[in-house]
Amino acid sequence: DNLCVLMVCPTSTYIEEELEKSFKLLKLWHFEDQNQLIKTHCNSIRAIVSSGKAGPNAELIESLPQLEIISNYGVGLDKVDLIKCKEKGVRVTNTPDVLTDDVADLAIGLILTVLRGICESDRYVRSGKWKKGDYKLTTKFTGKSVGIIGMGRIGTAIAKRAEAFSCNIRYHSRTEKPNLNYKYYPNVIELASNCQILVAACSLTEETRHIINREVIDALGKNGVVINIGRGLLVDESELVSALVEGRLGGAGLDVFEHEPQVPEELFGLENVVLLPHVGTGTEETRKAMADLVIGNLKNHFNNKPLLTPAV
Ligand code: 8YV
Repeated sequence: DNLCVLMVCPTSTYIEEELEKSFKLLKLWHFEDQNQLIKTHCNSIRAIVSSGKAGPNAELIESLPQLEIISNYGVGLDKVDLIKCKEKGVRVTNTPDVLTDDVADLAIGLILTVLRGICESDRYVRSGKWKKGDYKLTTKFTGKSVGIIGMGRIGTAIAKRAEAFSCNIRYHSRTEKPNLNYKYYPNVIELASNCQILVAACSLTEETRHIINREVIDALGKNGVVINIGRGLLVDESELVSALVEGRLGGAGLDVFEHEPQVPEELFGLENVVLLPHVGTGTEETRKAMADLVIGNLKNHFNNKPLLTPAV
């Protein structure tokens, strides 16, 4: 039996155990000489499992003539070369919908944590400072204007939650959505000028890379807050860091970074910044649902059944 699946980065032990029941599973990161591994198995690898951490580039896809499907553990496919997949007729699946609530919940959590200084307050209590002094006041969330970049599944879920906080919602996306009661801004700088909290909730593409740049940050201004639950590269990170260090931006709540797990150390000393290790989808419930889609898509493909969540 030569049905071989290549996992390009760690995903979950549950996925590994389940796949090992039906396939020969190669864990790329376990091998010192990865090129040799690919060479040895290039004619038997028929599927790849990838994630937001790592995915196959054009070269890898090109070097696997028997590759039929890429099953991605996550909704974002920026690490997978989709153009090459299309060219080669390789099918691609991801895990949308099941993770939407968690990512939107975390976006709201980050907003509240930054505005209300929750992490800072926690540090204040733990360090014993409460016994010595007064706590400084924070910023109200209810009623603020929230700008959302990307009004897809996740952006819509964030908007819905922010509505419950009586927020004024505005958004930017490639095109205006019909039947939506939020004000649309074709220009991101204008959106930033007209909101206090700017949330990056779009997928990472060539068009959205650094969509939050210096001009956008300056338009948001020194009372503005950037929230990023999408991808690190949506924000020009060095511009974000200088704006925060120089006090040109009010704060930031970040779940993703340009060079994960590397986080700019200039941010470590800033109290108005909340830093999370890419955990938007990181609940037991959601990761199980995502894993079942990764496994189910592969099984259906090899059993000639319809894919559960085809991406393209
Ligand atoms: C990761 C994500 O895939 O859904 C996405 O796009 O970024 C995450 O769910 C997950 O952390 C696994 O690495």
